[in-house]
Amino acid sequence: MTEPKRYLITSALPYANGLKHVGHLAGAYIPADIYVRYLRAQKRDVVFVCGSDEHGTAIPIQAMKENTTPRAIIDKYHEAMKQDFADLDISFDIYHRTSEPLHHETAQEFFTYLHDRGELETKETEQYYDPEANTFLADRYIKGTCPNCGSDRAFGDQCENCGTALSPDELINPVSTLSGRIPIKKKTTHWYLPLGRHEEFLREWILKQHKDDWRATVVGQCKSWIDGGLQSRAVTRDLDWGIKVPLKEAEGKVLYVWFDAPIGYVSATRQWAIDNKKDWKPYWYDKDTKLVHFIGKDNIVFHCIIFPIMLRLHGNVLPENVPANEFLNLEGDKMSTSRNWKLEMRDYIKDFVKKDNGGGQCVDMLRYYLTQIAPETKDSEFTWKGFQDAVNSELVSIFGNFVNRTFVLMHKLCKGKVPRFHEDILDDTDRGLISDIQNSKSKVENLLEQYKFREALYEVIDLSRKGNQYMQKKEPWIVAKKLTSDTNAGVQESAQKSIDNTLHLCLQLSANLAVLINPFLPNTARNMIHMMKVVEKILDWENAGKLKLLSVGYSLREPQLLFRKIEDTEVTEQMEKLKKGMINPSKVEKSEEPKSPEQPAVKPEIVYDDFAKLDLKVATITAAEKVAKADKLLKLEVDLGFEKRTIVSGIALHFKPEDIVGKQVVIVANLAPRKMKGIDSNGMILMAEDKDGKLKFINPDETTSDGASVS
Ligand code: B3M
Ligand code: ZN
Repeated sequence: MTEPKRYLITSALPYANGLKHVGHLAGAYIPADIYVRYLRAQKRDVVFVCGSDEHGTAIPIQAMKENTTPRAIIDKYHEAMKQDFADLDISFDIYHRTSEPLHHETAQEFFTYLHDRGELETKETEQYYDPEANTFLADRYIKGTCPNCGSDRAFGDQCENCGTALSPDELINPVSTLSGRIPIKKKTTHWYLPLGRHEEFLREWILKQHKDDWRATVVGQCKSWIDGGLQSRAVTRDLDWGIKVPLKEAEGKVLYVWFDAPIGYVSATRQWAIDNKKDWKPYWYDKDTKLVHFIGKDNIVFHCIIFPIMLRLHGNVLPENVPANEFLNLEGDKMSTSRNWKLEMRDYIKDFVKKDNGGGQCVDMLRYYLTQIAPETKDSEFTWKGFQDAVNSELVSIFGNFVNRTFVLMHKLCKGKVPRFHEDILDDTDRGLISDIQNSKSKVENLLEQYKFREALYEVIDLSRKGNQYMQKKEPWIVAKKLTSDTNAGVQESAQKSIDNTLHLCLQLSANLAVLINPFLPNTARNMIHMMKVVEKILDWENAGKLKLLSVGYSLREPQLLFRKIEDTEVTEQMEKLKKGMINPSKVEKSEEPKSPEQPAVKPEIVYDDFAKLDLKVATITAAEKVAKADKLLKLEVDLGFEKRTIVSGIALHFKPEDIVGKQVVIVANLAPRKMKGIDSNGMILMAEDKDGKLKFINPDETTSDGASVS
């Protein structure tokens, strides 16, 4: 698009059903905040909106868990999330709520608009109904097995494990989450958005127009949705929590949460406009608006397919980009609320930010690490050791060290004032640094424009690294020795000139670093301008790449350390806390917890030929003994009728050798031999393992002949 007149930036509206963790922060909030701060520094017209998503079944479900009302839940978590975002300097222009009347009106108007123009269709269908709870079961009230990945943590609208969008009918073995009963089918009428009507538009708009500027992961997900056939999606639900469907004949029905939630971006903009005496309409109707949605990958289809269709029908602007992030894991495992394997924003705030000296160092340290590991193209991982390394060896040792050295030396060798710059003694090293400074603006800018925040941040740190190398080469502290050791006036003068130039350039570079780091680490930028005694205006983006940001002779403050180190003890404490808080997976209600993709409820389908390769045979255990220095292993002799074999089996913790001699078992007879603790093992005993990890042999219900085939 040509130069946009205004920007509307959105971050996904988090459900007001619980506190959010650093994975959410890294996915949809920090990148958006960086982008917005960059645009603001460019003096663009930009509005950054977000708010709490307070509808959907997630809310009443949480209310049941906490034994309170949905209203109490949204009030509690709305306030908490708003505070957490503020504590981490996410600079929304408005943090709205979808429970506000203005939002209800906006969403209802949207529905009516589409309905009146025949863009919705009604269908009477049979839907799941819980006769015990006396209610239709909307999306999240039904759980079952995912037809795509086999996880048993699939809900009626989406699989929590693989992210596939589902309809309740696709679930295998559906169960009501209200009563635990198998639901029955009952007739009901709903309004649908016929996505299929818009296939051509989607193909043109996403797969052609945006195939290169949208992230490959985003285009890929859209393509598979479109190619998979676009089904009509119900935009209403039988539920008593949500926005009433504005039609007489829709008594007792509410808008589907994914219909109303994205409209939350519109109502938030409207509220912002009211608060600031602005006109909201151009932001949503004028084609010169650049709309960008920052989200996590599980929200792609809603933001790239369904909401754009709604926007287009409603005459609104479409998103220019949807830079969705992948997921952030924690210490080798998926973050999980039910297992309590997570780092909530609030925990970090409590343990680090609140203990800060008020300079926002710890906020910036987290923002730094989460940007450095941002899951932009693939899932990534938060580790406490990684956090410590990023802070100690990059922020402290490179960026912080450069700025600190510059200020210390300037005070020591230049009387605390910006020294003069002597063109006549400029050398290649100086020229190299000057061109690095000048080039940095466009480098960082290009990356930010492409939503490559990780790389953009790397460039900024790299520039400070170059500053350190420059300083190391110039060694002003060595040159300074000549000032006292050599009495020759000429030598002294040229020494002072060299020192002046070095520190002049390092100070100009520091000022540049403040401008460039500002979108990422706003507190650091603020602390730097305090040290430079300059006004905030210096942080305007147009100042990046300039060499005369600080005037000669201007006196600067004493240095203060920009970052503190993360101690080993802090890492250990956090690791202990994480492990102590973890809820043992076996204690988690099974259906609540997604299985990792490696362990679905049922393994992927095989054909008969795969099975036929196994040679299963009945055999009798004739001898059993423990294996020395291997507390889990038993060495078994088994009789197959036609031959005797040795098999080493990892069952010593479950069975005493004397108890199992004489038992008939089933073995895999054609498994390639393996050496275990020096013993050749020829085959494998089949075992059944229950959910607590207890083992039982598989044997024929009556004794049969050894060597009998099992199939
Ligand atoms: N509340 C889902 C989520 O928090 C949903 C996002 C709405 S964005 C309009 O992941
Ligand atoms: Zn799945």
